[in-house]
Amino acid sequence: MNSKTPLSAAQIAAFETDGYLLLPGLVSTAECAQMVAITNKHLQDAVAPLEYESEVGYAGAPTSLDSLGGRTARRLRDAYHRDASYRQWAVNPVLVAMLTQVLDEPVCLTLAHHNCVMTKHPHFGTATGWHRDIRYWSFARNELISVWLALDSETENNGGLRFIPGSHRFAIQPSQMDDLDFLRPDVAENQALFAQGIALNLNPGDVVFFHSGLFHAAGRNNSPSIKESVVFAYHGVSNPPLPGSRSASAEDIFLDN
Ligand SMILES: O=C(O)CCC(=O)C(=O)O
Repeated sequence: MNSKTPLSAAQIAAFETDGYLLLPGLVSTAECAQMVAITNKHLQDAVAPLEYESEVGYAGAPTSLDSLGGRTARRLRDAYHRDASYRQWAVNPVLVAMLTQVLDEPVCLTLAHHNCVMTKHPHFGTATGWHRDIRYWSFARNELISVWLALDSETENNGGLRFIPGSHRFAIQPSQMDDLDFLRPDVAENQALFAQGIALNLNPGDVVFFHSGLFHAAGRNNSPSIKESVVFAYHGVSNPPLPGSRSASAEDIFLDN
């Protein structure tokens, strides 16, 4: 593997076609173990900033912080400043070289979006409908990459990701979306899209890149254990956050390759 160009032309082409790229075993067992240890400690101590299921308000979520399960954490926010283990992963030179190849220009890490550890809990962790990450993001172009690192095994049973391959290129009508920009299940043509969905099976240390226009969803966690994943988002240097938007409200870190 060339350290400046770790991805093959076939991998770059697969990302362009499918809107995602799976990179098995990219992160070592020791690095994952360190991140798991910090995640569990921060969950136990409820280290701020956290996002709770009751604040997200998806179907089936606890209705308030003080209701049963109301303090179930959905995300440990600001992973970048939370611990060096997450930060080192976010700026890992091999990761940056790969992103530079896929975006075909120098890359920046945005701390405005994702920048978290997703923690999907049994019982009170909720499902996420089909959506594109770009829905609340404001950039010159819809060309960001979400980088998802599995710290546990992820399957459909514990709320793993599902993707609609190639959907970053689909033209979608406003009538297909609900008010929160999820694909509406009651629209017949959306059912045809859902039928194209595939479940990703990830092992600890596996990484998946996905385009900010790719439709993805995830179910509930039916296992007895919390599922944990570290997620950051990146954009090309020529595709900055729009001034005045929420996307411009947090640090944007240029990553020198
Ligand atoms: O783990 C989940 O429920 C999906 C998370 C997700 O897709 C997101 O936050 O954009």
